[in-house]
Amino acid sequence: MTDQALADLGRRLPELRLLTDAGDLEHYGRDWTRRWTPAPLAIALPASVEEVQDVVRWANEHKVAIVPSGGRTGLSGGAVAARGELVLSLARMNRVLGFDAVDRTLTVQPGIALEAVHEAARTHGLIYPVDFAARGSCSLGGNIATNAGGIRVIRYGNTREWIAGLKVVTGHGELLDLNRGLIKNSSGYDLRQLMIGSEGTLGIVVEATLRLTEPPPASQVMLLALPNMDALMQVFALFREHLSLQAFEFFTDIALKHVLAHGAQRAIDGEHPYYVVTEFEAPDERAQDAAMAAFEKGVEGGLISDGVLAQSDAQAAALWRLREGITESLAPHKPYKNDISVRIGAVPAFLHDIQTLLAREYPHIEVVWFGHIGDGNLHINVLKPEALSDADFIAQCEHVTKLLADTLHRHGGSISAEHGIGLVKRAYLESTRSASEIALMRGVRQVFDPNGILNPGKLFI
Ligand code: 2HG
Ligand code: ZN
Repeated sequence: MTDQALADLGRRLPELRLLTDAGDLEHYGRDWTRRWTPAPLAIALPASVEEVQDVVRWANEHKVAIVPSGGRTGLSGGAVAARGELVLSLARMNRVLGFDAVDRTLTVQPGIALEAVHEAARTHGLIYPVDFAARGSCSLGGNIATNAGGIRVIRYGNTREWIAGLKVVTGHGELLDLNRGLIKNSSGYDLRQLMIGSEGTLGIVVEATLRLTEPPPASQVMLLALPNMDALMQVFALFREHLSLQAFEFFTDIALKHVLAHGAQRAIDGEHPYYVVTEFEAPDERAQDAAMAAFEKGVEGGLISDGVLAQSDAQAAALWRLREGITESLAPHKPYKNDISVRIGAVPAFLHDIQTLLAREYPHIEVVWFGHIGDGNLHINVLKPEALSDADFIAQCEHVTKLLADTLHRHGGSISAEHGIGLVKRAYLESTRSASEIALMRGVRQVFDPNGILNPGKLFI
């Protein structure tokens, strides 16, 4: 049956690149979650919008599920193909299509890497400000599918803020041209925004028009050591009051231990439980003095134990590496990941509640905390002890995630801040979205993809 379907696809689209080798199925069938065994039917690598539409029409006729696929750096299983799906990889559609100097927009294909977008923007003297550690390998289509956040959200917001237009192929195979770069458009539902963060369940992004902006003024990077958890948000308030923050990220001593073991350079001596990497605009002496004054105030108030101000670009990069290298340094420990958020104002009380919860539930397991605390977004990575089987470890983490979800519910937070729901978090969607919301989401999905061929099983059970 599926062989026939595949043969039909080959006949209908003789130019379409189709891969079926075991190595390719394995490579394209998984993302960074590594929890599921890849088992796609085949990999299709279209080179044009029309090919994408034809593949979707074929999938409808043969009732074959499609997993849209970008850089597969996702951490929620959104791009996993483990049930005989056709992986539709946008890797070949990776070009810059145009730049508009008046509108300050860059139009790109979805398979382009985030870093390539940064470079293209720079050649025009502008920036695309969404940024995070996977920049070299993630794709813009994937960023849009998850409404990716990252390290500059505090200053620039999420991906959602930077999408001026989208071309999308729906589950019917129709091509939609959404918003067309308009700044003002009050003509009904904004379907573009509906697509952003829909994790490939409503449509396949085939082109995106991105807003660019001016580069920020010169900045400085500082690493701070903090004596306790309460100091975190107090230092944030202090720095935000006096400085124009580009980033405010935190990690714990356990995170530091792993990133140092992975080759990063220690920048502050001694033992400290919490660290912050912050970047702020410092174009002139006045701003630099303000930074030093804020730092000193923090030290005098007992909120800051030590600090380093980067003296060169290389040192700034080394400080950033302490934060950005964490995910990679934890990967060998098969981490179970929570990516959660609450309002900034709710962070202190929430941190206290989950500190108690995690200490109680994981007494003998290493738990690594880090993330975008200035946005209320916390990454919790629970490391698998070698003695525990994968299945027992995941079962234990899922039990704790239910408790965590209850805590999030009480604090009005979200079970996924920026990685998406995918397969990993779909059992907890209802903890932070109401039954009415989920029913409406299912209804929307039905309209865009009536045969349920676009990324089924992701987002909803
Ligand atoms: C980050 O902030 C990424 O570095 C990855 O969102 C977080 O590995 C993680 O849990
Ligand atoms: Zn993050």
